Amino acid sequence: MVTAKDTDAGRPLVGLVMGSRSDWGTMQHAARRLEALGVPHEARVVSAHRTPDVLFEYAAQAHARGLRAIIAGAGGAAHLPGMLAAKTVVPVLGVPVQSKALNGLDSLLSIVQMPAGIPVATFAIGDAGASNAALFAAAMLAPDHPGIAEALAAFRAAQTEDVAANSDPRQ
Ligand code: RP5
Repeated sequence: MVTAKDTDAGRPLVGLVMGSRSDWGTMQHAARRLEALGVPHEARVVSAHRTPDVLFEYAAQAHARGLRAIIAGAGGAAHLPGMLAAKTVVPVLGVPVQSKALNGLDSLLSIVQMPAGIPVATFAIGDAGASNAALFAAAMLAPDHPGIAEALAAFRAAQTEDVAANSDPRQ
C-alpha cells in the first residue's frame, strides 16, 4: 500500500547524487532499488571538483526541499559525500564507485575515513554498495512511511524465498 505521505505529491525523499555521469553505471542500481520500493527520489550529477557551488547549493537546500537521505556516489578522490555532509544535517549515505586506477579502494578510503564530527554512512564499493544504500535509505524512511515499510518487507521475504527455492547449487 502506498500512502499519500509516501508520495507527498511526488516530492523526492531521497536525493541520489553522483560526481559524474560516468558513475551512473553503478548508481543506477540504487535508482532501480528505490524505484522498485516506491521511494520518491531524484537523480543529479553534482561534482565536488567541477561544480562546487552547485554542491553547496544542493546541500544547503536539501532539508528544506524535503530530502530525508542523500545517497552520494563518487570515485577516486571522492570528496562528494563528505562535502555534502559538511553542509547539511540530512543523513548522507556514501557509495564508493569502483575506480579504474585503484579498483575503488581510493574511493572507499576517501569516503569512509571521515574525521569525528561529520558522519558519512559508507557502503561497499560498486553495485552492491549502491543497492544497499537504497535499501538502507528505505529502512530509514520505513517507520514514517507504511508503503515503503511494506515494500521493504516484501523485498526481504522474496529474497528469502528465492534462496529457499534454489538451495541446490547444482541446479
Ligand atoms: C569523480 O571522478 C567521479 O565521481 C567519477 O567517479 C570520477 C571520474 O569522473 P569522470 O572523469 O569519468 O567524469 O569525481
